[in-house]
Amino acid sequence: MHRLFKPLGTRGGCDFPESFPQGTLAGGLFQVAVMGVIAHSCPVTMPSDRTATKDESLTVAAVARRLGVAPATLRTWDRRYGLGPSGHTQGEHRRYNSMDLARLTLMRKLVIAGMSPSQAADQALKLEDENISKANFVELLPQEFEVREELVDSLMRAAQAMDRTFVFELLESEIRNNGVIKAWSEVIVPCLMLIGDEWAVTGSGIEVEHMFSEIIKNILQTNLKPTKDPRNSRPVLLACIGEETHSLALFALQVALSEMNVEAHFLGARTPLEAIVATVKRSAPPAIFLWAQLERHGDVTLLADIPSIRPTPRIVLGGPGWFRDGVAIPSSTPSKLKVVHVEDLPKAVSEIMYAIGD
Ligand code: B12
Repeated sequence: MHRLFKPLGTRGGCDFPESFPQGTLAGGLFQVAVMGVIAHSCPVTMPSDRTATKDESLTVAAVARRLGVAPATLRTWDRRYGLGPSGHTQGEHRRYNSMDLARLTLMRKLVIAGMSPSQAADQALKLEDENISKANFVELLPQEFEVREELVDSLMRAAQAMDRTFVFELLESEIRNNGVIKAWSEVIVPCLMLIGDEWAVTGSGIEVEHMFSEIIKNILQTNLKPTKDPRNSRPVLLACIGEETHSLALFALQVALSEMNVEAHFLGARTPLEAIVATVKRSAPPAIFLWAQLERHGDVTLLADIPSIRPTPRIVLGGPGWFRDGVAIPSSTPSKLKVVHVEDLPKAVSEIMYAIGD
């Protein structure tokens, strides 16, 4: 069966292959344009649970557990690249000290990011400072990593390896440097589509989907800017219609709007129609954004139940669930609400800005 992800060595044990294929995404699924760079100015911290205390002395098994690699991989890295234990001997076995662990942590992250093991080992061996939290490993990444496609590729590898921390760090750095709209459209959406396709084709990887979704939700929520003197006097309403549980796009929209100082009532996943109706009556939102991912939730006839109020709110529909063959989205509802359908995050933002009169 055609796999959409590149294999990442043995899953679970994470026994990395000697060289990772560099460059394009498998199957040429995405032609993510060569645009934007990961700005290299912000330090990315290493996870504290992966660093050793100063006087720590670890067995090969303990280091393997901490890094999520097989002990055999550590032995190979020792033999081939000299990244072995330099600590004192206990019985017959030498132990890894904190500096060894710091180097190996860097080695692993660079390999996951797509660097060849020998290049990664060169960089890891140069690591002098025992304080691993100061190591800006993103700076050490190869030039090609500046291409968006490479970032998507790296995120996929990290996600497949269930390296939560690395996925988190890459996405955080991306959002910090390029903002939510660019990060969402150019990096996160391609990743989500790859993850979804992997599940559709192989029926596996649901744990990756869940982990990735939780990280995105978490990062987006952290990036939510508190609105001070918002542009809109009445908050816009954002909701996933009915039983719709796919809510990530709604989170992205909420953050994008907060960056524009637009206040929103965020009702989130699975918002029943009654809750939408009640919010419309209570706060008269200038725009109502409704997300439907799955077709079974994007039922345009529901819109007729949204009460007619003054001033008339603009209904903005987003998500593939609203499209289906042969069904046209009406431009107004029986209650005369104006309806528009938007295809991407920037358009959703601009329709909402228009509705609030900006
Ligand atoms: C993350 C995810 C989940 C998470 C959701 C977590 C969360 N809190 O949101 C979890 C794991 C819970 C989940 C569950 C399920 N999922 Co799911 N999921 C996804 C995944 C990977 C991303 C969803 C997403 O956020 N999409 C948003 C963007 C990335 O995708 P898009 O809408 O297609 O984007 C297009 C446009 O909408 C637009 N766009 C992009 N961003 C934005 C933003 C705005 C504001 C606008 C207006 C437009 C826009 O640009 C894109 C290109 O045209 C998709 C894969 C996919 N391709 O979407 C599957 C996917 C939607 N899931 C699918 C399925 C089948 C399910 C499950 C039924 C089974 C399963 N996989 O476990 C359950 C259903 C749960 C339920 N009770 O309803 C299918 C749906 C197939 C279908 N059409 O019916 C998909 C497509 C996977 C697949 N390839 O088969 N899922």
